[in-house]
Amino acid sequence: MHAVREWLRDASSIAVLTGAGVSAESGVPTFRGSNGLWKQYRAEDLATPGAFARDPKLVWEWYDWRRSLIAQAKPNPGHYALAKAEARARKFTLITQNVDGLHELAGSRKVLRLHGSIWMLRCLDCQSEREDRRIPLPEIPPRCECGGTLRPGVVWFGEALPAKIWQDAEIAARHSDLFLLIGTSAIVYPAAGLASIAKSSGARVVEINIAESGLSDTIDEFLQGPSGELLPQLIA
Ligand code: BJW
Ligand code: ZN
Repeated sequence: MHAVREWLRDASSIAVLTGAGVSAESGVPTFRGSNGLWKQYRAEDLATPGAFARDPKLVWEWYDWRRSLIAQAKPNPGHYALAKAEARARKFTLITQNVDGLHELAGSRKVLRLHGSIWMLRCLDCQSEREDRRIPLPEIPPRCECGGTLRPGVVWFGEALPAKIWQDAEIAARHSDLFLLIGTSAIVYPAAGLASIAKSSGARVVEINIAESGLSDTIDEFLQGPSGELLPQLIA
């Protein structure tokens, strides 16, 4: 903990990758682990274009349920600590896999959302995008004015990440001298690969998680515990 505090203070460029674990203490369920199931489905069963094509109603019910939980959620001390770290740092890039928008609500300014936003809807026919925060949605699946079916504006398995956002994330990881990997199982690529990109470019990599992840062997320092407690201690 002490060493990491010094690394944070001395770093000239910090990149952070967050996952569902940073929002767990805000009451947003993670994808994997004990509370990672909705009904009997895993994220891999629902977060795919194929699942949506087969049963858009089922997939939308999952998103509608998550949207209602996220709408009630507030940023936790971990989100606020990261916003504070950004304000203090020379160079700081927050990269998130989360679609909940809690980093922005906590005051983080530069957020690269790799997997989109749960509040954006996109038409399968005309491709137009809009923000829609209504809960519950009046109709499931929701429809575009053009008559097409709307889908959540997120990135599913097998889909490419938004190109410019991914490019910026890769550059931030490559140029960072300190990389924080927080609250992610680090099994979903290409996001998880950012830690290796940072490491092979010479950055120190620090992981914060309640449990070891797939990448814990490769990092410089593992801080075990809830990010809502550890981050405020690191960024006091
Ligand atoms: C705490 C805590 C507390 C709990 N404090 N910690 C090999 C290489 C490259 C790719 C692949 C590959 N093999 C397979 C692939 C493809 C695939 C993939 O990675 N699959 C793996 C499962 C193997 N990847 C893709 O398909 C990606 N696209 C792609 O590769 O495109 C290629 C392409 C190029 C060009 C054209 C076309 C295609 C896309 C991946 C999209 C992932 N989407 C989802 C859904 C987003 C929308 C939504 O939210 O509904 O993203 S799936 C889901 O997993 C979501 C998350 O962002 C993502 C990661 O999950 P995360 O955040 O790590 O959550 P958990 O639950 O897994 O972990 C929580 C962690 O928190 C745990 O470690 C806990 O211990 C911890 N924790 N409480 C701190 N209080
Ligand atoms: Zn449309």
